[in-house]
Amino acid sequence: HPRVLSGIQPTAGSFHLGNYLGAVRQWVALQETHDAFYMVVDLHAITVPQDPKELRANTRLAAAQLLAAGLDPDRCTLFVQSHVPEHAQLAWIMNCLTGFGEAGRMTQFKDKSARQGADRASVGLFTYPILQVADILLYQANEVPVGEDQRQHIELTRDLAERFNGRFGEAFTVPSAYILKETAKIYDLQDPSIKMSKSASTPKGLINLLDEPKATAKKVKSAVTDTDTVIRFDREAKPGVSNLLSIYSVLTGASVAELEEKYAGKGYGALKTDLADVMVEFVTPFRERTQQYLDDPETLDSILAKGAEKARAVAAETLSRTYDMVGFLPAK
Ligand code: AQP
Repeated sequence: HPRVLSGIQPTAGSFHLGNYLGAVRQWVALQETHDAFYMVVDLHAITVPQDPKELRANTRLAAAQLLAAGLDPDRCTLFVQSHVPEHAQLAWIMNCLTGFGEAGRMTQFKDKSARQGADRASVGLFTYPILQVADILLYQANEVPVGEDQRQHIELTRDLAERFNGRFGEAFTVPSAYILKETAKIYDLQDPSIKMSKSASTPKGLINLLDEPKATAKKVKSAVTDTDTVIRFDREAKPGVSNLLSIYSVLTGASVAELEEKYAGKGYGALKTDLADVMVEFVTPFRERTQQYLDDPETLDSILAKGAEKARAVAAETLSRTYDMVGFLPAK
């Protein structure tokens, strides 16, 4: 089976709709066809300040949500990044292969550091994409299911894999981004010119899956559309309506064309009311399942421990070969 690897940050507590539709939903599907490795990336989380207690709780919460979304520990390897020390170890080697200017071109760092104030951004935030390179290469992943915002980091991963392979010999599989067009980018409900995001969205524009279903319904109903009333998919001219149609389509399996036909001659109100119902139907059992996993932390931790053991077997093999190729003296 081809291999996939992906990760999600535990930072925000609840996953948002962009995380789910852009990434996690694909993870669930890919565990059926791929040898799948998925992780909660706590090392990435500390690139911005975290409260230790909250980080620990949010790490369990992220794992619970991944299981609630449909990851099955018998079909995939689910683990916590810090449980596999090889991530940080390979990242160091990758840091030393990356040009300073090359890292400086990463747009996500530019955006995030600008929001924090450039002086306050950590060096860890700067090298975040290089840790991501190590995450992916350790598992020899063929594909990396992510949202569009991660495309540049996957390109960097390909460049560094090829650079290492060229300099030291074939060590790494060169991976591809796995990005579905329909859900590549979910937009903010209040400002459909920006992506839905935990740090840039306003609370009304961000759908957190663990919020009260009623609050979620309200956010959908007050989503920004436009002044005309035609329900038609047109990303340029009608970004708000198009975003709602994409979300509706993937959550129900109805095509956008079917939805356009269904709502022909009806107003935005009808579309939003129905989508609010669809959302409530989706988040209500999701919240319940997440809570069930949280109520049994021992089971949760043992799933993660088994996952880490499986992940480490693969990661350790890659790292030891890499150390050897770089020229490190074996510790005998
Ligand atoms: N709006 C989005 N549309 C589609 N996919 C998205 N992803 C995030 N936002 C959208 C995808 O979710 C996965 C996990 O994201 P993450 O939590 O690891 O990191 P992130 O990209 O930092 O999430 P945010 O909310 O966008 O955080 P901030 O506001 O800090 O930038 C990734 O595959 C991502 O592509």
